[in-house]
Amino acid sequence: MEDEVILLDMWASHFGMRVKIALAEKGIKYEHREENLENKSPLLLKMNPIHKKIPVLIHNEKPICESLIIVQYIDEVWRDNSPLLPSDPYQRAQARFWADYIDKKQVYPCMRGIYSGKGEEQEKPKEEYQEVLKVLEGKLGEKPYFGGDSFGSVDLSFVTFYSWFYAMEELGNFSIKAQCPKLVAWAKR
Ligand code: GS8
Repeated sequence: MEDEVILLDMWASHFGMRVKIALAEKGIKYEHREENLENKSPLLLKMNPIHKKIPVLIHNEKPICESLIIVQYIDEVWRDNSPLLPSDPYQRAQARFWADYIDKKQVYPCMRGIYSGKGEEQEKPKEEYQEVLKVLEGKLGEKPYFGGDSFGSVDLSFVTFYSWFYAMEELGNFSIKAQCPKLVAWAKR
């Protein structure tokens, strides 16, 4: 029986993009269902009753929620094509740590603070956002990708935020390229 894969998503979501990249890397066919977050579908409320958020992957009628958990699930279920997490347990733990760092450090709320905050209110998220970028620049170092030579789960977890670099620079009046040239080169790669 062919797998039925449905993604509940909203086009602009950085978290939904993680799942779309994982599915694309693995070459998995799926049905994309766009959600209106102002008027969530009964299916979304049924499939993610706890958080009521997208993305939700529905695999053969079973829901998986939370983007990082979905990416790990995809990697485990379709393990034969393009691995996203390393197979070595220690390296795997490291990859999970860094993906978790991106979310724990509240990259997305910081970005929201930069675009919606005024004057003083903008300062704290701006500082925190730049600090995270510098830590990631250090972690990347001279490697082409976070995990080494090939694209993997940490790249996937952060690259979706790249589309907002320009807006952050303009609104926050700082240069990401000047502070984190390796990170910008990585994102383009
Ligand atoms: C975050 C998902 C999320 O914030 C993940 O999947 O990684 N930790 C989760 N989803 C937002 C849309 S993206 O901005 C969402 O569904 N919001 C609807 C709501 O809060 O009601």
